[in-house]
Amino acid sequence: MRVREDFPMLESRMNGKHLVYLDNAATTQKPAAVIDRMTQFMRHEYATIHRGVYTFSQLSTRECDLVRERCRRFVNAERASEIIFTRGATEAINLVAASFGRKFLKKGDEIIISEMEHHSNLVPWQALCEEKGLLLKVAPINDKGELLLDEFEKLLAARTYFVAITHVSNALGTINPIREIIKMSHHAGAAVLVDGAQAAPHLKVDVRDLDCDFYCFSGHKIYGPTGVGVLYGKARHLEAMDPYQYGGDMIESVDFKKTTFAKPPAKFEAGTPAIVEIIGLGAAFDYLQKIGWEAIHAHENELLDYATQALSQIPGLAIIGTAQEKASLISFVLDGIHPHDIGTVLDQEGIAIRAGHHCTQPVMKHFKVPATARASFAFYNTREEVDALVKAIHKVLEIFR
Ligand code: C6P
Repeated sequence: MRVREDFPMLESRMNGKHLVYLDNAATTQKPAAVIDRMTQFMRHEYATIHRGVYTFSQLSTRECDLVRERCRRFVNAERASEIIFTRGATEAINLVAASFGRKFLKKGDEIIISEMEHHSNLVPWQALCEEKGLLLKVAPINDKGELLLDEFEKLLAARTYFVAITHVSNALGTINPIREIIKMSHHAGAAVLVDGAQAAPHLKVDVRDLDCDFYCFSGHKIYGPTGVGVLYGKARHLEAMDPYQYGGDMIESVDFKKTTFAKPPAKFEAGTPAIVEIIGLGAAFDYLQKIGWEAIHAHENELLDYATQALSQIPGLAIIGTAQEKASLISFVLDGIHPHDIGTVLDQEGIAIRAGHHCTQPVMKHFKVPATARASFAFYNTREEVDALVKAIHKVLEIFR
């Protein structure tokens, strides 16, 4: 794909070498279309939203509203008011735990998560369970890193009212059979939140087809800026939920005796939002639409196959996460070599990967490793970059063996 020139950062050098950026699951690089749109907006259009009667404020308000509508289309929600702008996936999950969880879950009720959750989709539920006397159940995975669907189904019980599950695992790459999970959960009477932080960059999300109750992702992982993310929620839930935070722009009327709240989405967006970042996110949606999901899938799947083949041939290398359905991400360990050492040598070769527990300590425990090295690919990565990764791993072996 001829997209590399769209990304100024990809021209960079790191430690004297051409940058090979393979940390896309942490955050993606930004196309000029996003950078330029934000700069243009700040230089020539910027003003606060919702509060001003003057022209620039009204124009900024309209631009942000248009992004909400673009986001509605991006996830195929029914209404733009089902789209809440948050700071990211983490805040979106905390919002649902605090607002939906606190209001509707009662002592003795159950929440199911999976063993492969990112801490952002584990700790908020654990804290809620401690606070309210709920039971947190964990659906197990097998040694390929696949969710055990039968075991998941067995966990669904009369008092299971909530399921919080990742669409794609950031540590393993596993794509969960999310439609089936949602169907089973609904059958048992549970509402479902899908953590789409690692899915939204790779898969076409269709919240109506999935029929999920909540879906969230972060702007910075889909080629947009940091500081903005999205929570989709079904209208009936958002209407029934209490606000997450209180302040300006989320009220209907305020009096010392009583305050009434605005309707969603404003009810959940207290304070001045990340205006510039929202504009940048809109440019990211446009950019992704221009590239097209078909082209993204074809390239990323091809790259994943190529990299899996190449890495599998390296002596002493074990891939952690070998699910049948995977997004373009490979976690691996090298016999006797700490992942941080791998990351450090690769850095000297100009290659950016992530080494660590990836905020998924239970996954590391399952596979009995302290950490993994993780190469994660975007549609702008190339076979040559995979070759550079393989060559650099051989260098690691030479140094540490
Ligand atoms: N994962 C990584 O894997 P925030 O930080 O709010 O943008 O996203 C949190 C988050 C939630 N769920 C999943 C599945 C994720 O992968 C992440 C972020 C990054 O490198 C950082 S740990």
